[in-house]
Amino acid sequence: MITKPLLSIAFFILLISCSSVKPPAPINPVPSARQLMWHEMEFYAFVHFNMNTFTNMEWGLGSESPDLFNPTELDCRQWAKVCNAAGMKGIILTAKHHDGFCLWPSAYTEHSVKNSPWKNGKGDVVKELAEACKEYNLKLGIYLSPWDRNHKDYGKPEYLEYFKNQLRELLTNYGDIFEVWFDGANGGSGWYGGANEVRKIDNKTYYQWPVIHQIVRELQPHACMFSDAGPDIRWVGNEEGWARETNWCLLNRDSVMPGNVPEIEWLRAGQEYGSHWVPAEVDVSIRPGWYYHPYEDHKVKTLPQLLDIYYNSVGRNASLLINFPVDKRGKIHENDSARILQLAETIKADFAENLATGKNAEATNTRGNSRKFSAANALDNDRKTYWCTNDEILSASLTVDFERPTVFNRFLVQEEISLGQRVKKFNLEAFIDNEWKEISSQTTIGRKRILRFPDVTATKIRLNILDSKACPAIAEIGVFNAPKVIIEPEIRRNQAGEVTLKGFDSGIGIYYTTDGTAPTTKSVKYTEPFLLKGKSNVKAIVFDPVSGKQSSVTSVQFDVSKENWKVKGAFGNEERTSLIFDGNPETSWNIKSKPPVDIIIDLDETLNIAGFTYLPDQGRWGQGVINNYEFYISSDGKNWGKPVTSGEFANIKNSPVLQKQEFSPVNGRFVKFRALSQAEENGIIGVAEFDIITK
Ligand code: FUL
Repeated sequence: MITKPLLSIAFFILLISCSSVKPPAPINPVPSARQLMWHEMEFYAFVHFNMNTFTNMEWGLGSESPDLFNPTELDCRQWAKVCNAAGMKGIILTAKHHDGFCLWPSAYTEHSVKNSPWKNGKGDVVKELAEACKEYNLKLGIYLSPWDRNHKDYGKPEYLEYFKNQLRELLTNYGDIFEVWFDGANGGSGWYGGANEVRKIDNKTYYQWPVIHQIVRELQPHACMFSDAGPDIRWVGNEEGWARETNWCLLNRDSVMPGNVPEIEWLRAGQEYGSHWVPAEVDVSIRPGWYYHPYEDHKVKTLPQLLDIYYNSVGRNASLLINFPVDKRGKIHENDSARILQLAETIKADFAENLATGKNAEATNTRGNSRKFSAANALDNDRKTYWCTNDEILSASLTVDFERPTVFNRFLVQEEISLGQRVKKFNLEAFIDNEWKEISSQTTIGRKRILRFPDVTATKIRLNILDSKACPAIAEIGVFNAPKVIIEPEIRRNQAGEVTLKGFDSGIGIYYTTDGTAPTTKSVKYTEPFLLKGKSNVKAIVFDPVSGKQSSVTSVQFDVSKENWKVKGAFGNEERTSLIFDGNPETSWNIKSKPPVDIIIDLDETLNIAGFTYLPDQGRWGQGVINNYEFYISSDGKNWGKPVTSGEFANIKNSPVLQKQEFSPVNGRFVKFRALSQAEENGIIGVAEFDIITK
């Protein structure tokens, strides 16, 4: 029998043994306290809203009149409400972009809200946002462009004084700032107080970065500074929304300058032996542009795109900064808010239940055999405790026993980063049918690593740390069974008549019909691309057998096959011109030419033509959108007669969506689509997709 005194002695011995086992020494460089706080932000918002919103530009010139700045319903509380509902933890505002216009009534320039009609010059957007952030429990960040195309002294030492004064205003008058964003862009040319010239600066020396950094440290000691080169947070080297799978928080900071990055990979992947802790922030806009353009209302990133962005940033040891181009009213557009909430809901569902929590975990090595560093610490949902090995053990395994077959498709792992980033190589195995099978083989972990893979059913999983700079310290692991993303599938047909259906997730079924009837799970199941010539209506759904959920129907009406279509005409470079009927809206053909430009197509057979469709270039810059057109039909490709239809694609500049024109049917084998004018004065005529409608 164990007596009470014996129990107390055992407990005492355990206590001593626990406290005598020392935590591992940190491996330098390690994050600062302010960086650790920043790491917890994880997902937050950018707002690009400024003069460009009113001039429909991405980079203003600096000569814009403050009169143009006049939001009709500016509502920072709406921004904050959306961001809070989306699970974001802060908002960074473009207080001043490259065009120099200030969203706060700076005492150092006339080029600000104080000379705008908005609130009769009495408004202050930074102040309104600071208050809204407080109300919605968000932190505030500031974007202050070093490049200023408005200021007359830009390029001279005087401008630097101006820049510092502005920084001081922003860091003094608006409460706590969590991040200060210094952009590296410097295009050279600008208005510069009317000089209208190119001003080159030496970005190594001009801004006197150490002095600027000192101002931020003094006025906002908890704020992290972002730039291409930190000092606290680094740019990830692209604006597309991803970090490399191998991603170190380390950087040889002194070899990189804002606007001067010798090797872009250093930003995308960090540097294994970098001298400083400078983690990556992934900045990406929810639309193609950073600023609001009405013609991008239908180009808000899709849920699948945003999910990829989330997993390729937060899931790859980076933070995620998603931009909202606030519109001319001064609100986050309805399309953008609906989409971000859809993302937030999906993320929430993906991580709803950690299947590893509370399960039995065993490690091949535990530091000093102490409970203080046991495997269970990685499964307790407490990031302050961690599993760790003895100093000399650089590879070790942690096994979680689910006790019964368990289905999962996500694995999450976090290092105790206050001890430095350690793990260099790891893999994940699952115990399936009495055998260990590798699910994924990876390199770095860092603050958070999330792996996505098709459903696995297993009774156990094993995390193998295969190589580490020092004994691994794993704060948390998570195993999740994310629901399938059930959104309507994409249907495409290429020029050869091959139809491809695409759903987002693996493990779901796609069912389709080609006769116009409604698809059900009893319809044909899609397994691979199939040939479908001639006119037909393809309808498809996505179905998840596990949840029983079904998507809405995608329906695409295909007209005649285009297999033998040929583009004729002066510019007839077949390889590129055929992009206009390749069935892929992401590719386009364009030409720099004065209108009229004729696109003549030989349809290879005489058809009864009753209309046509035109999809303009869907890329970021909308190359060559056609405004006015004429459409001709001919039986021999020589005699065209009068156009069968002509006119204007109304509002196409603001909304470059699919255009459809119908008319009384006419027989012919050749069609001529004549571009009479462009929506944009850029001298380009372009087409993403062209099709005809036959009777
Ligand atoms: C870039 C800028 O030039 C863009 O306009 C935008 O502000 C983006 C976030 O950073 O470098």
